[in-house]
Order: sequence, then structure tokens, then C-alpha cells
Amino acid sequence: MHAHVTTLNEFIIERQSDFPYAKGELSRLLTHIGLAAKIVNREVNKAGLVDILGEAGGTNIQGESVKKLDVFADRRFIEALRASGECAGIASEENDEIVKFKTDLAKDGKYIVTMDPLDGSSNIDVNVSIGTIFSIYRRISPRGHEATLEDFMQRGTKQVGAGYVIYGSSTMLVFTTGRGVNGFTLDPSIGEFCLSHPNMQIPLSGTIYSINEGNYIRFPGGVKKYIKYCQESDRQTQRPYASRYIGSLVADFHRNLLKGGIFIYPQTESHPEGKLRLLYECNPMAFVMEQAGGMATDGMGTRILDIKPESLHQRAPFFVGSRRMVEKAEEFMRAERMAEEEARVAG
Ligand code: P6P
Repeated sequence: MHAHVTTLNEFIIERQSDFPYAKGELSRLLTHIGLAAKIVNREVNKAGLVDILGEAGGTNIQGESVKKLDVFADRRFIEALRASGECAGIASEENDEIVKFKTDLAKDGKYIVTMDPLDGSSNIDVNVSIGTIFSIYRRISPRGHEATLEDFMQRGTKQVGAGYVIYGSSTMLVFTTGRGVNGFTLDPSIGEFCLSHPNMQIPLSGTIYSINEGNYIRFPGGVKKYIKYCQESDRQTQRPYASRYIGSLVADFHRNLLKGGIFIYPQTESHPEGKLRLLYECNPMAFVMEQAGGMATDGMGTRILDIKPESLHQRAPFFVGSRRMVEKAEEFMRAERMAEEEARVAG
């Protein structure tokens, strides 16, 4: 006797009662995101077999060479979101400007979506997990018209949904609509995302820290001191910390969400705003993390979700993970800023 498996669509229908004022629009939008994820997953899994790798020519807003799979993923999600009839437009890492949908159906859409269609794409050629990251907002502009830039300049606190797809040893869709975080694993035998990780909660603390230590000399002093704190922890008869860094945000984030840990991409001298993008990397992941009981800040005491966006592709320093670990990192950052201020005043 097989235990009943809840598919993504069944879950969304069951949870519809959580949103008495919604008439199914958000549910339909999430269903279309799940469809696009299955299509992208199929191509990602074939990436080593067909000539879809390699340079598609040109570079994206990050200045990274755009690989064909990035372009493929961007187009699949745009097509699915436009067809949903619930989304009036998107902002994506792969498009310098917002993409305003032109059909009457889409212009009447209630939502807009920001997304990184294939994050970590530099890992495609070496078969390391990559991901799609998305955020859903109610539009501010009137329905029946094209979306406007103002629709996309909303604080992360205004998100109505967010999540990611991780294309790894298995493909998972993890998302929140503001009532906890749930994870669905794709069962290729039936082509359905099935509920595998209900009510995901990150441990209050952990022993994994994820940061690209190749940038160590360019880190703020507080980050350097936090790293040393982690490395010396076993001398204080605590469990030793482990440094784990994949270089793919979705993969590092997902592991820490399951096991506990902190991911840090801080500001450096060369990147004073950090590297990660606020609208389609930091905000969606911060929403998921907070809903899972974790914390997400810029390392300088500001909650990521409270940052008011000023431009579409702006970056933000990103400290995200187990609450006690982010608090400890913030403690080192604050102490260093105070020491620097005192030194400046002392002249
Ligand atoms: P670095 C991938 O390019 C990405 O945007 C994130 O997925 C990842 O966390 C980060 O950049 C890695 O950056 O500078 O450590 O290679």
C-alpha cells in the first residue's frame, strides 16, 4: 500500500483556504512556475549531452558570459509566467530592463515576478548544482495596463511569495507564501513535484560557514574576525565548524537551510555593495529564510527585506542563515565598526 503523496498542485489547492481573499491567482502562478521548472530541469539534465553548453554570446548584467542554458531558462520562465495570465511582467538577471507583457490577459495580471532564471550558471559545465530563484509581488500599477518600473521597486517585505528550484542530485522546488516553507521533490517517473519537506525550519544555530575565503584580504574586519572565531571554536571545546562553499547560492543556501549554517557574501573594497542582487537573489532567499526561522541582514544591522530598492540590478551585502550565527557575525561587524569609528575620532 503506497502512502499518499501530495503533489504540488494538490498542496496548492489544499492551501487555497489559507488565502480567503485570493481567487486562485497566486495558486495558478505557482503552478506555472512549477511547470517551467520541470521544462528547465529536463534541459539541465541533458546539458552534458547536447550542444546547449557554451557561450550564447554577449554578457548579462553581472558581466558574466551568458551560456545557452541561461537564455533557455530565462525564456521558459518568461513564457510560462506570461501564459499564466496572472503576471504582468518580470525583472530578470538576463534582461537589463523589466519585461512588460503586452497581451491583454497578462496586462490584467495581479502580480509581477523578479527572478534569476539560472543562478550559479558558471557551474553548469562542471555538473555542480544550479538553481532558479524567484520573488512574487502584487503590482502597484493598475491592472489592465502594462507593468511599470515602480512595481519592481518594492521592499522585500511586500513579497507575497518567493522560492527557488535546485537542479541537483534531485530537483526540488522550495517556496513560501508567508505561511512557512515547504519543499517538493520532482518525481521524474510521474513528472510531478511531490511534498517531501513539509514546514522546513532551519536550526537555531549550526557549525557550517559558507564564504569565498579567496576574497579574505578584501573582507571587512568584522568578517575576518568572525571567520577566525569559527576556525578557533574547537579550542573552546565546542563542535568544530566546517567551511563549506559551493559557489552556487541556491546549493549553499539549501544545504544550510537543512543542516544549519550561515552564508556570507559581504561587501569588499572592489564590491562595496557586495555581489549578490537584491531583487532576485537576496530578497527571495531572505523571505524563505525568515519564514524558516532564520535571519537575513546586510551585515550592518539592516534586515534585507527592509531595504528600499533604488535600481533594478542593485547589489546588497548578504548575511543569511541560522539566527544565532547571523547575530554573532553582526556582533563582530558592529564591534569592528565601533573600533574603526573610535580610531577615526582619536585621529
Ligand atoms: P563567487 C553565482 O555566480 C553567484 O551569483 C551565486 O550563485 C554564488 O553564491 C556567487 O555568485 C559566487 O560568487 O565570487 O564566490 O564566485
